[in-house]
Amino acid sequence: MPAPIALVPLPRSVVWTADDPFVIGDGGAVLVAADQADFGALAATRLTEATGRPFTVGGRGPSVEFRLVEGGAAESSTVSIAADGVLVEASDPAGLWHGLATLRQVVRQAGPEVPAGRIEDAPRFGWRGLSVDIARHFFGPAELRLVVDLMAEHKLNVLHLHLSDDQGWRIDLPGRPELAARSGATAVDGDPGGFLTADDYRELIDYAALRGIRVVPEVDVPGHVNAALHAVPELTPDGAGVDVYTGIEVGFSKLAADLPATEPFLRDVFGDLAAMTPGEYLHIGGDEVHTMEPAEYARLVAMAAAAVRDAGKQVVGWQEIATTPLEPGTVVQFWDPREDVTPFVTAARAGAKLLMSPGSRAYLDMQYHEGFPLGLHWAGYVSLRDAYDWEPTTLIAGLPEDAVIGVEAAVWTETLRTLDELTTMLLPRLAAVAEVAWTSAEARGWEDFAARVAAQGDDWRARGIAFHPADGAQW
Ligand code: TNX
Repeated sequence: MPAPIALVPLPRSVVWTADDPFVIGDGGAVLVAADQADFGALAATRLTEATGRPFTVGGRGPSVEFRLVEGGAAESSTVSIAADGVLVEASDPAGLWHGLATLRQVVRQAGPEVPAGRIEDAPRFGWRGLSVDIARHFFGPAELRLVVDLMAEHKLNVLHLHLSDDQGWRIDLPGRPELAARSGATAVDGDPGGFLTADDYRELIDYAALRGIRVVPEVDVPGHVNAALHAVPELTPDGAGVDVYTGIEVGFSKLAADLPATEPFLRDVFGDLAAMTPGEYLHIGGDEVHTMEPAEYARLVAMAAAAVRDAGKQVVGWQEIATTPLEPGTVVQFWDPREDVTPFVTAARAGAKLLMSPGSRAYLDMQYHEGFPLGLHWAGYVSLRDAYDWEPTTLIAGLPEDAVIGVEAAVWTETLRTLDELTTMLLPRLAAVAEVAWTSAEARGWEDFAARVAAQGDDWRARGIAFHPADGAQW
């Protein structure tokens, strides 16, 4: 018996049966193992919000049990719904979250009588990200928590934070307090800035981790560094520093490989970030250094990468770093489809991994269509269908099999000032990119997605989350 429930991203297997439904009635009980107490509390909160009925950990009433089991694939989950209870089984804590995310979508749509069935799921790619630029305009902890919620609801697992750029420096580092102190307050167009304190950052990491998401912080070097040069004058050749910059041009600012202050700056910044970040990766940027000779660029990328590796982390960088020698395991983030792809193929053959963020598909700051009031269009207009209808492994011909480790959407904030503006650009396209990252190529189809995504719109509307009723779906 098909139930009218539309899940995004599409799971591996969804079977609804004619058995008696799970009836929520006056609420229910969340059951978890003792060492999953934080997750249990979160699950109870989310189920309460989603159903409008009280769910409590270990409480009374029909039960929703979350259980870790041996042997499944990473991040996999099975949600079994029956009259006498719901059982969510997962192979790891992230899988528990994904099972809850599935169940949340089911109960939002089903109401108090949840149809019996079984949903088995596991992701296609292990890296399913969203890059958020909090440098051009600052988005603080409360706003980032909503972004994390939206990511988690779509089973994304990497929050990439673009923490520095020409217009502002957004994280307070203990070894370099002058960066946030002198360059934290500025933003594009003279708008108010801000920065994350070390506590804000740690709390955000914990908030995300409970939802199956790890944070990859980016400090962009050797270009996009005007805010750093403003805060640390020793990084400029004449030692005089630079003025604040609040425009939106790119490519003009740069570090200098020969200055004595440069390498200590890189070591301090990436050392602090490594100490503050539990995840495996730090992002060194590397994009759009339009006024530097290739040899100096390569020296600076190598310096930044060495600082990251010496601090015990793996390196991620924008695609331009593929023109320099890279250590195996380095993650190269593809973004500009206008460029020659030969260096990526060469880098991948030498052991680099590719993360796919093609501007024409995954850049959610691109306008939906001509004349859209927010966003840019250097990579074209990105309709909902454009964000959905692409295949990450065939974008770059000649890559070795398994070189593509995942998919990441990106939202740059030159034109985005408010949370409503940010979510309007994210939704519904984030759901589209999430399905590209999660669901197998064979199982995906635009018409089917367009029919399913509208149900998410009902959820966003009910929660007061701004989104764009994009062409292609019936909102
Ligand atoms: C390109 S993507 C950039 C950013 C801009 C973005 C705007 C990348 C690595 N660099 O600096 O914000 O375009 O879409």
